[in-house]
Amino acid sequence: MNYYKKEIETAPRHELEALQSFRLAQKIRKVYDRVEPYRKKMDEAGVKPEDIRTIADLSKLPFTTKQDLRDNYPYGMFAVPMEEVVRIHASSGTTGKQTVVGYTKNDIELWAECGARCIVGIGGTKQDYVHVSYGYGLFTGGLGMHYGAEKLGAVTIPASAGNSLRQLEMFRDFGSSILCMTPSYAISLIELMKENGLSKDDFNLKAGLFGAEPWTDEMRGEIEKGLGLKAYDIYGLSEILGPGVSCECIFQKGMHVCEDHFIPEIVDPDTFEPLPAGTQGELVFTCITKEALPLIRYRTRDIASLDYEKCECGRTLVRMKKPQGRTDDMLIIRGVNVFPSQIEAALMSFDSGATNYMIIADRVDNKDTLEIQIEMRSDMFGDNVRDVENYRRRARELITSAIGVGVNVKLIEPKTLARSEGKAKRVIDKRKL
Ligand code: DLL
Repeated sequence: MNYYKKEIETAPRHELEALQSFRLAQKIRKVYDRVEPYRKKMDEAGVKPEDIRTIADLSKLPFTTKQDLRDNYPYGMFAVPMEEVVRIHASSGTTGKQTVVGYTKNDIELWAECGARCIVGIGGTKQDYVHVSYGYGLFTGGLGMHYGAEKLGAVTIPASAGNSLRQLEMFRDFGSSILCMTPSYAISLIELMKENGLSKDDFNLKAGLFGAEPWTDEMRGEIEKGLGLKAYDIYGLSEILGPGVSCECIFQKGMHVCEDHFIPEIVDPDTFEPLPAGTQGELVFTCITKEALPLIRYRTRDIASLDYEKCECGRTLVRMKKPQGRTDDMLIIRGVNVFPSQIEAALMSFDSGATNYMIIADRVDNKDTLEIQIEMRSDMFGDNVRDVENYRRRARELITSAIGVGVNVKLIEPKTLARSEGKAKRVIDKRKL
């Protein structure tokens, strides 16, 4: 069995927990001294840094949410001066504002190490050709896996997403052996292979790290068969790190969390009380090594559970189950995080009367689709039938540019959408994830 940092990945639990406790206490002291919003939160909760000595004290600490990051946009939660920040990334927010995250040199180094661990955990070595087709840019996927692959010493291919035929050409010509991309992109590449008469035998692929969105075992089967590789799940979120917070090993029975950097907890999404191992609830992370943005008890909104049993691979690092859904209304469409409020804001920006609409997410041939149905009103159009088409096109363009993912807009007859008596139901997710 190969490990990247065996002494950590297979450490006896009590040693790992001692390390976590030590790092936690140190981090809380720093955060209290350096991050005003945390000082305020802890003072309000009546917790002092000296109250946090071991991981058993974790539950005394207040939570952090995306709202905190938004309230302190862009850099207000950073724990180091900007001179020490060497990189920022960003992810979409529930309103127009993005959530900005920052990294010091050491943060980039530890991120790269987490990425390298993931690649080694699925059987990768420095002999591999790691083809990174997650998007490069503010999204953490591309650069995150890129640095991980380089850290390992593998040949890193910074393909980024898009230009799909070229991707296939590169698989073949460059000898790509490990793929990093969203599972939905993998599915669309398989379709393109079929259309172009290519088969898995044209490539030399052996494994892939697929994540950034929920995917089913059925999709795993399709990807493995279509590309001729073993498909592994990788998890992460910008606020904590990006890809590499956790990742499957070759046994594919849950994702090992890099627990020497991030302490996971599962809490009840209603009462926020910690839940015992094995119980499903909201996943919460505390960063104990990061310097620029060490979030404390960050509520991910992902529903998962934790398994502390030692894995067949020999790793003692806890495994998290594939996220089973979210506690908020965020949808992930073809790897892009989409909040219904972004769609509403785009729609209202040109038609403030368009209050009866429905967002329908579906998965057709393993590909996500998003349709916005808008009820027509008489005041929307003049006599010209072309007005209807113009309206539709405008809505589609504005929404697509607001959320960064293509949508289909359908104008429907007045009064077809069900009227609700309470909170309007605006989203139907037909995907079975
Ligand atoms: O998606 C980071 C990432 C990039 C992970 C590449 C893996 C690979 P965000 O854009 O901030 O970051 O989105 C984070 O995506 O809270 C989950 O809801 C979802 N997510 C990420 N990985 C998985 C996965 C990146 N393997 C949000 N399965 C998270 C299910 C996932 N959902």
